[in-house]
Amino acid sequence: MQVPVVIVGGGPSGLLLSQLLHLQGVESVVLERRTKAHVMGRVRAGVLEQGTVDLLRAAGVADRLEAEGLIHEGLDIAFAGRRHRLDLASLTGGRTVTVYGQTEVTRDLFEARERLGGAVVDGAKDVALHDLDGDAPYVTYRHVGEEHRIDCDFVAGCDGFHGVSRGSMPASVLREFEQVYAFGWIGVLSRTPPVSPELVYASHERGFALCSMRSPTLSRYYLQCPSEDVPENWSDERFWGELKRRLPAATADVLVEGPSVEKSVAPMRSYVAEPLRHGRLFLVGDAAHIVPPTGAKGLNLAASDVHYLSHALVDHYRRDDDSGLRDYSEKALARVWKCERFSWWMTSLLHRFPDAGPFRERVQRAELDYLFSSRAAMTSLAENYVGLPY
Ligand code: RFL
Ligand code: PHB
Repeated sequence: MQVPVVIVGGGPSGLLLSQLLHLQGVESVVLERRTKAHVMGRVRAGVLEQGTVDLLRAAGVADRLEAEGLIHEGLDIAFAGRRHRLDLASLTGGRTVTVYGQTEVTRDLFEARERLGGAVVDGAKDVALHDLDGDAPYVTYRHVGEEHRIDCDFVAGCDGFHGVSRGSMPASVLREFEQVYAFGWIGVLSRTPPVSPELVYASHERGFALCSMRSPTLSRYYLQCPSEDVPENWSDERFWGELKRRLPAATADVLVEGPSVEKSVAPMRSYVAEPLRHGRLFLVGDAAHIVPPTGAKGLNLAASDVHYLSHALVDHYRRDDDSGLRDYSEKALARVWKCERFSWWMTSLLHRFPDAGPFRERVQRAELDYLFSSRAAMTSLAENYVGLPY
């Protein structure tokens, strides 16, 4: 089999890339290790930047997002027993974010790929990349017990942090930058109305808490917990009790509790691999970089990578112009590092660090006080949160 582009990984990056390429007449095959049901069952991101929404619209998959997504013009940060609102729209000249779950984005993309006859192979085992630094790369995999080989021009590594693509780059080429945090987030999804119409990020001496949502009847809450913690340690009762202790009393009083329908622990790390290209392999999304979820940037960064790479590939095939492919790594990394900085900063601002002494805690408190006393500081947070330009 011969196809212009093989896309490894059928998460949001891989599916969006294949959809955008298809609309421009460039064909691809997506190889996904897991089943489609597994990919759609993963509860992850919830906040989309305007740029991500625009890209999904360009991909023709934004109808349900536009009907059901919740547009948020602001968010709250709670500390020292009070909530403070950050008016994202007025601080950024009218820009907003959209609350719409990654599970829904993935479902919309899967459906669009199916509608247009896109080749998405799920359950593709032992994917291996070959001859990436030559002119004729190929990819092998096993599917329902049979061995397959696809010859291609380019490989897009969209296979997340634990995929095969990044590891297919020679160690002499790859540089890695990493910071692992001593805590994670325990997340709960519950069929209850959100405690507040906008997100509440809470900094508390017992640890960080976040009140988010998926819809007016579906809430998503997170608590900072030790990184080695497991959901089994968190009965619903313990979770709700701890959440209420970390929120201002007036917010805790109106929290509606209910049974959890999903509960999981996410570790926290900041990670960047450089460069994003080796020969005919391009890394995209979580395969190349991880941010802690505090700034809501992971999925949005995957989308901006896809934006750059889809344009570069279309220019290669349609205009015989390779400048986009040549510049992809540098261009994408410039935006990646700004989002890494923001996510690291939001994480540092709002979490309890087990090794921080009293000095650091006072500085953290001063930074929060300063934030809400300075329009410049609020603007800086707001323009990063709604999304830096592509
Ligand atoms: P994904 O989603 O990990 O998809 C990669 C796909 O590749 C497949 N795969 C392979 N396929 C074939 N062969 C192999 N060897 C393979 N190895 C892996 C996997 O099965 C999978 O289907 O990466 P992608 O597409 O780059 O998308 C990235 C996003 O999923 C991620 O950045 C976000 O979820 C991060 N994130 C958030 N991002 C936001 O923008 N806003 C948020 O509000 C937000 N909240 C979050 C988050 C991530 C979280 N967790 C669980 C890490 C909240 C949480 C709790
Ligand atoms: C979510 O709703 O899952 C969510 C929202 C904001 C974040 C992280 C996760 O910063």
